[in-house]
Amino acid sequence: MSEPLYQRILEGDVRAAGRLMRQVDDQIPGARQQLEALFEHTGNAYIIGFTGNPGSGKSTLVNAFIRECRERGLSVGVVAVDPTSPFSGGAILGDRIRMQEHALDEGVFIRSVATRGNLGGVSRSTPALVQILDAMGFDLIIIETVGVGQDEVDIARIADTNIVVTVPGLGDDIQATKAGILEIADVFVINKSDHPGSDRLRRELKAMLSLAVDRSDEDWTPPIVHTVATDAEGLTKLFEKIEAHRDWLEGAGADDSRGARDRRRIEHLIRLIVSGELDARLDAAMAAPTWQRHLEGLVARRESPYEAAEELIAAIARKD
Ligand SMILES: Nc1nc2c(ncn2[C@@H]2O[C@H](COP(=O)(O)OP(=O)(O)OP(=O)(O)O)[C@@H](O)[C@H]2O)c(=O)[nH]1
Ligand SMILES: [Mg+2]
Repeated sequence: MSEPLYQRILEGDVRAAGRLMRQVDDQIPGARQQLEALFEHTGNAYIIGFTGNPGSGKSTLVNAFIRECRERGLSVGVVAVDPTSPFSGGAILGDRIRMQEHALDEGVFIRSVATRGNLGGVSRSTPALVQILDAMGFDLIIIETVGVGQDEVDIARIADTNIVVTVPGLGDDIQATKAGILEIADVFVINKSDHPGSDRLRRELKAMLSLAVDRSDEDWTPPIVHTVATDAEGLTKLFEKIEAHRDWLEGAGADDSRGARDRRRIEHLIRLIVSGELDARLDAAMAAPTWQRHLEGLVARRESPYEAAEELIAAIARKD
């Protein structure tokens, strides 16, 4: 018998980590025990989310940010979520290219996941991937994701510090006004600040932040950082703002402390596990012959949908 995967992962075997990550992606049942065994070794990494529109420069920025972290002696694990079309696969290749300068660095581990058009699936597997990186002992874990509705909110539940990446020149339809983004941003980045309009975007973001009426003096006010990711400009400033936010979280009151974020993260994880399990059981229950007979009765309007639903719920609870 060879050593179990989790053991090898704890010993720093990156190939074992890659294998477990693939098992998670493919939803191999055995992955669960491995994750379970890793759980007690998690909770140490600091988690940073980079969210922003497609093409805003997130991967380029993350690449430059990794360099900044490495210079400070910090190890970094990355989960890059790419809403790739099922036909291209291009974004993953793009990430590899943009971050490949770190390919031989032991202190860096980059994992790209394609969403195959299914963002829900990714928000489901991302916590597990983060857990693996956390157990591997990385100081920082970065999650790169395109902000698409519910997904960005889900990712925000995982990260300690959320960076929202904006770019100038998108006109009045300012990205940050998208629902939810204001609430999740701990730091705003105006990337591509070499393009015209970055000062204007800064003013717009500031104006928006000042409109948040329920913000009190003790609350964290998201700073705005200008970057040019392609020239690694603004990265030191960005690092310092993240550090400042981390310090604030560590000293902050009950609702926003790092401990509170960890509790939220775990709660979210449990929610995902439960809803995933329930979905699977519901699928199984609806594929069963008994349910198919019910369906006939429902189609003929002889049965009540609510009673049928109750019966399904009972079947799911029995796990049959
Ligand atoms: N001029 C300029 N171009 C940039 C800057 N940052 C990134 N880019 C370019 O913008 C393009 C998109 O960069 P990516 O890093 O792939 O952007 P992304 O947000 O990761 O894109 P997706 O993952 O596809 O959503 C690339 O051609 C980069 O070279 C910048 O600060 N200034
Ligand atoms: Mg990218």
